[in-house]
Amino acid sequence: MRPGRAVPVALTARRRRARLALARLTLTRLIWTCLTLVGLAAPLRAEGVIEAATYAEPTRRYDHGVLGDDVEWGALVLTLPGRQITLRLPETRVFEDTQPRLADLDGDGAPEVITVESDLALGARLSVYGPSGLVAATPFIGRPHRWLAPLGAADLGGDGRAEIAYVDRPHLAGILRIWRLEDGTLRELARAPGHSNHRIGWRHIAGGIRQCGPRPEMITADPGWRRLQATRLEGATLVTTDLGPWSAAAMTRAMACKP
Ligand SMILES: [Ca+2]
Ligand SMILES: [Ca+2]
Repeated sequence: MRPGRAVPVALTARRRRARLALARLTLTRLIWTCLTLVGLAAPLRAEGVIEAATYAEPTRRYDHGVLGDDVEWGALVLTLPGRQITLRLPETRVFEDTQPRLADLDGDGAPEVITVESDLALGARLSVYGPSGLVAATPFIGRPHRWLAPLGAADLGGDGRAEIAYVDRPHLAGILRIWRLEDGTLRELARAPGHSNHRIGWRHIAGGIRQCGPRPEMITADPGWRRLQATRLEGATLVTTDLGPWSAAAMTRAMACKP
């Protein structure tokens, strides 16, 4: 072996150690940067997470009274950590609903708020709100005194994404409609006639979404309120099963997964 060859070997070993040290340093910095970013992101995210929602500012400006009286709501109040946000509708609209519903519709871990919003000239639409205001909405039904009644939101199709279900005009058309929030807009996935979940004057919406087995089911009555029924979303098809004669007690039992 020539004496000169020992020098490059030593240098190479030293370089390897230096590179290893540099790589360790870079990795350490990367980990600390990630931890810092996570640490910063967590409180920012928590500040924007809706914890509760309620309707406020009662108003008689819409003469419909489908929910038992002619008092509807002019505003939606969102509760977030340490603060409240009031989202006020224009004078031509009201929230015509029993209560706002919280559900994570875009899968980011934070809930959105599902509401029923009625225009004095165009009737109801289903609207989704967030801390910054309106996120998305279905079209208005198109005529005054036309309403819709939500069943709720759940992963109805079993694909990991949430869907919203409501009955379009539960006293007239009786159409069960399924929508999903996609890229900031509501897209309709399925619809089927033959359903109701509200009778004129009732202060509550009947039935809803139950989970008794692997997949959620929607519990409604038939439009004549004689039969109780369970509906599943299979792909883009709504499959309805008759559960027997309708009664308020039978509907409550069905929602509680009791025979
Ligand atoms: Ca969300
Ligand atoms: Ca789904």
